[in-house]
Amino acid sequence: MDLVKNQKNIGWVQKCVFSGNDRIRLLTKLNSYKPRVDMEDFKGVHRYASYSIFYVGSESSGYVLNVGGYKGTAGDGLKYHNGRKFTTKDKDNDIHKSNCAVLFKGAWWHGACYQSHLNGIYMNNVINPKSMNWQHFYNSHMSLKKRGSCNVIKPSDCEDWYNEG
Ligand SMILES: [Ca+2]
Repeated sequence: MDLVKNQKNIGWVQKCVFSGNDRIRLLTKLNSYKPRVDMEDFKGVHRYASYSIFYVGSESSGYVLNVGGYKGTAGDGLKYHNGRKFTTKDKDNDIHKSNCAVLFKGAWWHGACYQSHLNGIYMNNVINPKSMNWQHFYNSHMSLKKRGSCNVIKPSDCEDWYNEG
């Protein structure tokens, strides 16, 4: 499967969604998978976005994203992507006339194309749509310095951490 072959290039998704995809879907059925994305810009500003609903569909669905229940400080960068299929450079599932993963150098649940782009390229403090960015953070394509801490969370185990911030 192309998505698996490309895992090295799809960092966040690799860790959070496509590592043991079937297992993740099982967890989400039980409503126990709640990702939190922590981000930092080049000025040292930290913001986060967490979701109480996060479900990725099957391979045959195009790994369609179901997401909701946003909470956080970074803005709801996944709302636009709710209901979108996953596009990789080899698999164009987006509604753009071109392939968004090719255009912007990152696989994602692209529409035409994105409001968040956590699989974009790491760039040093620039405004560039190919960069790893979360548009609501600055209302622009300003590159992020860090993103991470997205985990498969069992709320019973991680509630303190989850509610932090
Ligand atoms: Ca397309």
